[in-house]
Amino acid sequence: MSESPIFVTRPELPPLEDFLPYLQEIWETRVLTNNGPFHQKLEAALCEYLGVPYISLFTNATLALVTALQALRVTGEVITTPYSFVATAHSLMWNGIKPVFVDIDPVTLNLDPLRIEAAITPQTTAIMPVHCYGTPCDVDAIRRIADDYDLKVIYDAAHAFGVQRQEGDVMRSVLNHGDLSVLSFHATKVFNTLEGGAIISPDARTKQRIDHLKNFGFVNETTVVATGINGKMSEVNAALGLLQLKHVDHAITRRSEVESTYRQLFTDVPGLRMLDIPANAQRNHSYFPILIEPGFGASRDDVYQALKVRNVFARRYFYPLISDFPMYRGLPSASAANLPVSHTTASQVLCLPIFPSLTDVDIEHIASIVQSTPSSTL
Ligand code: T4K
Repeated sequence: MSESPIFVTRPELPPLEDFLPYLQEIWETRVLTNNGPFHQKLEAALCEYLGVPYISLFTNATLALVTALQALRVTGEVITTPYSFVATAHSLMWNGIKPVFVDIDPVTLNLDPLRIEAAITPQTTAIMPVHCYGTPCDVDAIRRIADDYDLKVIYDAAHAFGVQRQEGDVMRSVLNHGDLSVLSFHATKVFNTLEGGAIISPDARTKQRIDHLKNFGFVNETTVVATGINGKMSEVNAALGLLQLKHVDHAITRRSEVESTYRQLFTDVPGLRMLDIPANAQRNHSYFPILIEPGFGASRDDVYQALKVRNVFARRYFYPLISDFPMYRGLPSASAANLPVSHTTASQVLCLPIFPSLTDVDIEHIASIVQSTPSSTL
């Protein structure tokens, strides 16, 4: 049994000695940022690895979301999910846009396409769904609605690095859907550059606008074409990304093994629900959420506490709902009556530790604490 704390994740890093030559090059050239050689190489390498046409690197996904909305000139109201990290809705507020929360699908925990149309008003200009935990949204249904109502679609794809869907005979990146998709390369993500993020664009023109926006709006030394921001990724982060890319397949494979072990241990545990494995998708196993339902014999918070006192720090992603935070709860769409599935899910979910270096002994230890919680709380 591991005595040291186990957190929900433990960031992957390459061997330090492998990174030193990259740092040495940066120290020699003194190119530290502003679209330097490592930045350009990482953009090219990610396009190839992910199977996407254009990518713009950012300092983090939050600034990338804020910029994506600017790039498409989104205004008014945007339909989004309350079941996400706060950055999703915060990016709207930073653009003076009103979030309109729509409930989630109970199976995928993603924005429920069947509920989107009822939330559309004359002010609606876009939809911002999240591929929650890396499970692909119903991209076809969302596209049909967006086309019917002439809405933009910006996917918060912070969890969806490397996620693919079967389309016809081929596997295609889920990041190719929507007008734009935004990735996070935060320390806690499947692929990290310490901090980082990116926007996937469908064409060179859109990428160019995004690249101007992330560099204060500069086109050249003397021309500023937009009220841009500073969202540029540094050379150190980009160089690390290049190195991380060499290890990411191995990391995803090991995550998949961790998930399989959990799933075996939790087979047929009454009241403990695991998410359905989506058909025809290649996942990245970024999170391992379980839902503690009424038949379990203890509450989600009982399990959370039982783990915590044994030094295992599972996380309640995503509780509280975004719509319950003070800056959102006054919105009509934030009412509990409008979001029943989100509320139930937020009260039942627990994301268990999942990361490549988690050992089978650790997984068995965690699973046994979870399973013994009902008897220990009697
Ligand atoms: N959209 C969605 C759907 C997102 O989930 C996120 C971020 C964003 C947008 C915005 O992306 P960024 O702007 O961050 O690129 C974490 C992350 O900070 C956040 O990036 C992530 N989602 C969210 C789901 O989780 P916290 O507050 O839970 O992080 P923290 O610091 O408590 O870390 C969790 C555990 O990870 C720690 O207990 C220990 C471990 N850890 C963490 C860090 C940062 C480490 O071992 N080393 C580390 O450096 O938000």
